[in-house]
Amino acid sequence: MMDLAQGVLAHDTRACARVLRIVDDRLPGYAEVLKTLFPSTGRAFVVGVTGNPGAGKSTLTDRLIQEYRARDAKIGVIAVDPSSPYSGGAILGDRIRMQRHATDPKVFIRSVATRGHLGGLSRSARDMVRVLDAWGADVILVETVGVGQDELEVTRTAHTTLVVMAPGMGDDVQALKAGIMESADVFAVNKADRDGADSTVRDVELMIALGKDTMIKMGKAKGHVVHSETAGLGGAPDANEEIWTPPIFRCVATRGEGVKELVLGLDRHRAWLAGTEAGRARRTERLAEEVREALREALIDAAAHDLRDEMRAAVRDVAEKRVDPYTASEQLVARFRGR
Ligand SMILES: Nc1nc2c(ncn2[C@@H]2O[C@H](COP(=O)(O)OP(=O)(O)OP(=O)(O)O)[C@@H](O)[C@H]2O)c(=O)[nH]1
Ligand SMILES: [Mg+2]
Repeated sequence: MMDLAQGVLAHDTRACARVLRIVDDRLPGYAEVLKTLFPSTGRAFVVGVTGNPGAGKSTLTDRLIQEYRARDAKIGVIAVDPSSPYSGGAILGDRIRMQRHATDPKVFIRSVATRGHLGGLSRSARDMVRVLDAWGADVILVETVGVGQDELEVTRTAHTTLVVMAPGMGDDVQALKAGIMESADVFAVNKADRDGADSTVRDVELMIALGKDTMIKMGKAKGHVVHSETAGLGGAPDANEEIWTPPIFRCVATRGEGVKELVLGLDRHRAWLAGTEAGRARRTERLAEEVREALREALIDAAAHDLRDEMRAAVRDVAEKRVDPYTASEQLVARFRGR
């Protein structure tokens, strides 16, 4: 197992493929591998590509790969849950659309369909991003359909979230979950060769303006929600220039139009993340989220292990109305603390 981890660190592609499988399936030893890889991660720029089913995410991802390859970057791609009911099992479609890169040794494409997995989709995606990062990817693209809570969380594993819209798909803006809209850093209005692209751009502009207004009123611009754990690390911004306003790019992914500009937009957001207080605060907040998530999981595992009998008894007591679930959980926490 550790040989495999060393293989990934030596940028070996076959080792990377095997480790990804081990991590995705949570096979024994996966956590040790991730621990070994962690110190060699943090270099890659992670872009989440999300949006409505059929908006052109995969076609655009294929073009992004091409553009980044022209810069000689090494690319990792994770297509999350492409067999979701929303996309109608487009796993084959995704493969075909990125097929021409499949033989490029500097491109690694992996599809994951881990719905229902312990720890959830976002954790799987995050772990896989780490593996690709350790393998030496400069850019990692994570494609996910922008529908549903799990997908929303996946976008939070990326540095930059690219939301892909397309005209003629009904009320795009309304159809997308509000949360996905809020997490958008860059917009691509794809299928700009079709009628209605202008009105989609206007819709997005309006929404950005409204969103920005609300954020200013609430005193928390994007990325400025400062939790107590990170308060001292990032710091709240005091100037509005620190607010990132998502740019909108028109693209025709099928012809590669607008993709160069789009990549420059992604570059700018990357620079904003690294170069502003607000950007750095957001990165720190994302890491804090990850630690909280891991802690929650570890605590529940530990408690479930140590307090197995007590938990069973608590369930029985609640069922028989001897105690309410709130008191029961407080008592379990007290017990766990006492150990
Ligand atoms: N006219 C036009 N069609 C496009 C464009 N980009 C993509 N398409 C087409 O739109 C369809 C869906 O493209 P995909 O890239 O599979 O979209 P997706 O968002 O990845 O779809 P799911 O993963 O299933 O949600 C395909 O038939 C593409 O050829 C574009 O810029 N213009
Ligand atoms: Mg797709």
